[in-house]
Amino acid sequence: ASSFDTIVIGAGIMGSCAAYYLSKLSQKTLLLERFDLLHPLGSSHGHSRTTRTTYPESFYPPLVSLARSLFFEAQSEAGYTVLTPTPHLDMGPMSDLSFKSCIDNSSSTEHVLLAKDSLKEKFSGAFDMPEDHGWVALETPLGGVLHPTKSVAMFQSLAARHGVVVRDRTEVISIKKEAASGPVQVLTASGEVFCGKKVIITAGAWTRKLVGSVSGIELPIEPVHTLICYWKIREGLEEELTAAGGFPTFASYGDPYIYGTPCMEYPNLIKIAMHGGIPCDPDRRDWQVGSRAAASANEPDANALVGPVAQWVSKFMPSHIDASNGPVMTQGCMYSMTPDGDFIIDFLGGEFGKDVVVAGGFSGHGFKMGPAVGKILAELAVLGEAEVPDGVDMGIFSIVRFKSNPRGNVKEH
Ligand code: PYC
Repeated sequence: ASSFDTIVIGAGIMGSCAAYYLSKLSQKTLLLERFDLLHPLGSSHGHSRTTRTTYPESFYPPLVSLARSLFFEAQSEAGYTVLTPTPHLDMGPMSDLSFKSCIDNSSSTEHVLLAKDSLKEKFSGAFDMPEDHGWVALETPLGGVLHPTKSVAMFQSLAARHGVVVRDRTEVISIKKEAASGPVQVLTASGEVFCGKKVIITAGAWTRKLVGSVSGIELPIEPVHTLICYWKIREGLEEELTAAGGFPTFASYGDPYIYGTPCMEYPNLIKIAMHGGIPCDPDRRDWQVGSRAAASANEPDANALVGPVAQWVSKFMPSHIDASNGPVMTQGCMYSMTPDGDFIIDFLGGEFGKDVVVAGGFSGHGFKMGPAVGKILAELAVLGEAEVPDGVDMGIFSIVRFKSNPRGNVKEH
């Protein structure tokens, strides 16, 4: 069997970043991917992801800030761009506790609160908030568009440049330890065995299945199929919605929570979609779920991932987008939801003790923190503990939190 200091299972953003930071710690590292590198079946593909430092929780912004500087550092090592800075805009009614909490958490950093008319004026009339229920907008400077497939490719090629062995089309079917003080053995579907002093599992939507099958530990991670939608911008108004023209990444609080990125990857189209999706088995996806015309009144959820977005677009951006013909393009993506929406980053424990680290359940908001999580994972594996920014307590991401409260403290979204 080939031997490594650390084996990383899963080459999405978290695993690829972990491999890169392991290489910086001089670890002989193997990065394994079950499918093709950069495949579109998980949560790390596509052309845009939002980054923002506004959060209802106080412990995510320090991780986003760390990740932001790590994205900039890595892109200057690579020599190309994966993060396009923009402002970020959150809109919501003051009665929404999560939104209110975002405003409170932003109070000590640069921010502007905009009422309906000032918001219209600021962004060329593109956003039209409701008159009622005390809607306001919070504008902050540290938004931006991350380019996901390109980011993952960047961390993989930087890792390879630093000596990491990268293997795709390699499915892991078993992880075991023959002796308490011995290495972790990783067995693949083709019968190969790799030995690692440490193993990091970052298998995204497959994390619950993989961890369950190798350890019997049932992590409460629910894979969910979500949909990214691209909408046509009315002719002549495209420039106003571009990142280059100062348009922000944005989110609208409430049910549903809607988010969008400026016009970038496709000229004339803008990405606007809803947070959340439909639970699924990641190995048996229905690629049309939530985005088909209902065949009968018995199918109220048929269009559940598009209909609410079209309604939002018609209400909030009618001057710039005609949503009546639906999105021009859609793309499936996976979320891995935990009951409380917070990540799992922890040692697996049991027979594996501190030799296996698991990271999953990024609940649809982890990509922007990828390099921070990857650096933490590398340090946990190699040093047994990680340096984390002030305000972050790793206990928040522990597995044990679900033992005392298996449903977690379910948040509004
Ligand atoms: O965390 O900003 C976010 C986000 C947008 C879409 C999914 N997650």
